[in-house]
Amino acid sequence: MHTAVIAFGSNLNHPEEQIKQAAQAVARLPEIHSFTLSPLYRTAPVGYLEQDDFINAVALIETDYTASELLYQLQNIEQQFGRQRSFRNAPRTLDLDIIDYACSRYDTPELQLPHPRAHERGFVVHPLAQIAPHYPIGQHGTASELAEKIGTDGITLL
Ligand code: PH2
Ligand code: MG
Ligand code: MG
Repeated sequence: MHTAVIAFGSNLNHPEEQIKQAAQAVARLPEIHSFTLSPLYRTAPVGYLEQDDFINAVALIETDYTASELLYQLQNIEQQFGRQRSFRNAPRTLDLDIIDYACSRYDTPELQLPHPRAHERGFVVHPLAQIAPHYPIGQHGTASELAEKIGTDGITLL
């Protein structure tokens, strides 16, 4: 059994509902045995700015999936939720990103772990700090250290 962190994001078609429904879909996957969802946050868009605010959350899980099996399952759920891939950082009904898997490093074209940008994203580290403050993001520090460093600009607890 392995611990992993998954980030949830949505800014299209009733984002709050998308995240709640997606959390249920992930929690119900057969090889996910424990699932803890953070509070939901409203966050200003990062990267491509001409789009609506996001709803973000993270989940801490225990799973018997390998990292690549987990990625496959999450991409399948993104598809079920009508995810369209247009351009990088485009608005989306649902984005499910693996942030960390068993504190392991992965470097394949499909999956880099820990997520290469997670440590600088308030919309990931703030929710994670609420449920697992001591969780490390690679060598960058723990969720609560990173949350404090980044600050709460553009990040509101729902
Ligand atoms: N996801 C991105 C790019 N920018 N900004 C916010 N606030 N929330 C996101 O989930 C997000 C983003 C790429 O996946
Ligand atoms: Mg993403
Ligand atoms: Mg993604």
